[in-house]
Amino acid sequence: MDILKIPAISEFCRTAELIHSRGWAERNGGNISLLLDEDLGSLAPIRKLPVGCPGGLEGRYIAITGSGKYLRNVPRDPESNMGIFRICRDGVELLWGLKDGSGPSSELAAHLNCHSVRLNVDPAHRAVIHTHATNLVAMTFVHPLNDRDFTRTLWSLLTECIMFLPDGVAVLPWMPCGTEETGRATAEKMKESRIVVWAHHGVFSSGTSAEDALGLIEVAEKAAEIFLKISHLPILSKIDDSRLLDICKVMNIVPRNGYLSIPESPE
Ligand code: 2HA
Ligand code: ZN
Repeated sequence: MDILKIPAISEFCRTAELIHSRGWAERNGGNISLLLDEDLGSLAPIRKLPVGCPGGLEGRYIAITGSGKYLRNVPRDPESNMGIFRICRDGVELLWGLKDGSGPSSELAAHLNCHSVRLNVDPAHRAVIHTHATNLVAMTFVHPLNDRDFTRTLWSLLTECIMFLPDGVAVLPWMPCGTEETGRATAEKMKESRIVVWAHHGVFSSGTSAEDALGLIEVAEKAAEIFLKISHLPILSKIDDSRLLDICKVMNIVPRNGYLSIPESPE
């Protein structure tokens, strides 16, 4: 089987290039993973890594960036910079890639836990992306770090933000990266929200394709950029809750329960 011809590989390479071109992947920052639709049962395992397998993933195949690899190098040499693994109950088996003997991304636990949780919510889920989106990270230094306030600020700064992020943007306080605990905390937030900001670090996003997951980051990042441009200026006009409710009505969107103030109906 010619692995390079699998559509997910070009999706993976294009996404790595895009994230790098946005400036969100300094050095080896950021990582991507995609669940594959292909049956790769004919490939023999090259090596195995013991890790916990969250529910619903056993027997699935996953493409993920390698540990320490630079996203910018993925498109010109996928076989060195990413790997395809079979997910087993007690670990992941490398089937292709990571030619130099390196392991999967240090954020493997977060990727596996997020895939498991999102598949439960949406059977069409396939992609998890982690990037160091600059303005979202900057915002976490100057904005309260709770899901509702963070979301409300983003929604209020870009008309279409609520359309694409109706479940809101979740936020985790600063935690050490690359740990099981952070991975599980991220996935816990992903039960309700497809996108989770890691304070002072970056963002995790999920979707049915890499483009879908990246699109969510682009929307939140644009709103965060506007926040940083205007939050110190006198505000003369707003997208207030009643305008946000109008958008939801027109677009047939249900915003996250309790996030907007619903005006009291007249007696
Ligand atoms: O892959 O971004 O969080 C490097 C990182 C770790
Ligand atoms: Zn990171």
